[in-house]
Amino acid sequence: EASARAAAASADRGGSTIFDKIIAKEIPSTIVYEDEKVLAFKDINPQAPVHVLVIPKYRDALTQLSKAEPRHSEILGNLLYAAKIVAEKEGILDGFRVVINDGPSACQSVYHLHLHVLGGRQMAWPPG
Ligand code: DGP
Repeated sequence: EASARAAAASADRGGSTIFDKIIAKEIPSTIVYEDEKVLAFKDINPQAPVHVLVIPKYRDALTQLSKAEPRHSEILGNLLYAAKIVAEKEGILDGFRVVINDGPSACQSVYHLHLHVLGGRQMAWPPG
């Protein structure tokens, strides 16, 4: 949708992001799951009844999936496993979707790698 494309086009693709402040608890979020490596919190602009973001706590990790290197494989696995824990906690194990928007054409707006975990309604395919 147009505003998501505009936000993506104007996104800062380097430096710190709003997610660093969320990790530091400098701005509030509704945390669903947290461990030493990942944080999961509710998306501020939910696209489904359940919409949770899962992020690595250490931003050095990655800005976006397309920058991944072999050293990131462990954190990538941690994020995906955390998505399953989130789905379980949110009661959507019967059907949920995990999305990574990578780059402007995919409407990435925050350059701190994150998984979207979406569910709680019938999802359509193909996605927009
Ligand atoms: P993406 O378009 O894939 O880069 O998704 C970024 C998501 O981050 C978007 O769905 C909205 C969410 N978001 C942005 N700022 C905040 C915030 O301050 N708090 C929370 N909870 N979510 C945010």
